[in-house]
Amino acid sequence: MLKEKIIKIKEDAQAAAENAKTVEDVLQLEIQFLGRKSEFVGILRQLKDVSVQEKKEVGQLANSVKVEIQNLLDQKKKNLSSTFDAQVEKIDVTIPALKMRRGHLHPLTQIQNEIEDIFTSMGFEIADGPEVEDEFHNFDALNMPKDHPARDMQDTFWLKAQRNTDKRQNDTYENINERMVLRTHTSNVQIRYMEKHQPPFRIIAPGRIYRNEAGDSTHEHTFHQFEALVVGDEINVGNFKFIAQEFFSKFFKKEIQIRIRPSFFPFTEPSFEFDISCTVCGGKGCSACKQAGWLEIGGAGMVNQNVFVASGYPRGKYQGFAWGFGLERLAMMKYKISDIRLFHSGDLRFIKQF
Ligand code: FA5
Repeated sequence: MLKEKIIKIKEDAQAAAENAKTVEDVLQLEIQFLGRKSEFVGILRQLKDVSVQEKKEVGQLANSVKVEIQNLLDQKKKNLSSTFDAQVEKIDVTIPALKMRRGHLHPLTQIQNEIEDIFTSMGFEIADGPEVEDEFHNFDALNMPKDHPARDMQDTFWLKAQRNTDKRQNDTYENINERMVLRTHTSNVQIRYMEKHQPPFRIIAPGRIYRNEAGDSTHEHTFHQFEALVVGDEINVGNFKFIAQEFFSKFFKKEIQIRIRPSFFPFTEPSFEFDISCTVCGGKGCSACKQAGWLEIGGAGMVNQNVFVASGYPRGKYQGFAWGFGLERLAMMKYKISDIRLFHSGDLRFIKQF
């Protein structure tokens, strides 16, 4: 009687194992057929009530059936888990990849990198200077005495902090208690570089600058400039024109002409404003250049000898040219952007276009 029940349990377990689809199904069968509350264990408990002979025979059968069912279920588990692994491993290379959302550099950084590449390819070095600057490097050394009206040309953010430093004044060093500013132009890098280096050299200095002025579509209080400084024994305006023409032609990827007009900066003598031929019409006149054929770019000039002296060079020994122009204004020309405030607006709809 017990023997038949055991055989029936074995057959049921075999059929159930056959139908199991997952490893979880097999684990359930283990509980069902061999677990503490299973019919099989119930039969083993009944052995104590049967004769010795039957106990021996049923006991042996029960043991072998238990091993058989356990082996069967173990094998089934193994098969199912290897099929499972194979399913996971299977990669369909024809399915299109998920589109990754990638960030990119800000348009101004892109423009700056592009400008740096062009200048380094022409043998220029890239120089840097502090944004929190002392009065000497931002103004005095650039030939702007304290009471000079030229300081009014650049609306300044003054800081409360002061710095006590030794500075060169009229060919000797003096101890000066200086006021600090947020630099109003990248021209401070001219002085910082010349204090530590001897000519000949050619550098560019891109950087952020600050002016205390109300913004409009072409003016920001925080923007970027791009200084160039080339100094040697015989640098002249012709060198300036050539370098400027080369740079703008490479930057706008078309032949660009340069025009210079007289102007005034305390740190250059002579000084000039420079224009480039219109990047849209090439000089014929269009709405982008207001029919002038020319676009205003920035200020430039031959380095004033007072600036060389303030930087530690002997008067009259060297000649050089310098220029400074707005990076945002250049980016606006290149990408036809009508409002400078978009650059720092944080508006992703604008940024994503680049
Ligand atoms: C200067 O800052 C001089 N340091 C440039 C220079 C360097 C002249 C070396 C000679 C030799 P200016 O204030 O004109 O000059 O500014 C230069 C350029 O900065 C301008 O032509 C313009 O492109 C840009 N710029 C000036 N003000 C603003 C502003 N508020 N917002 C955006 N761009 C500006």
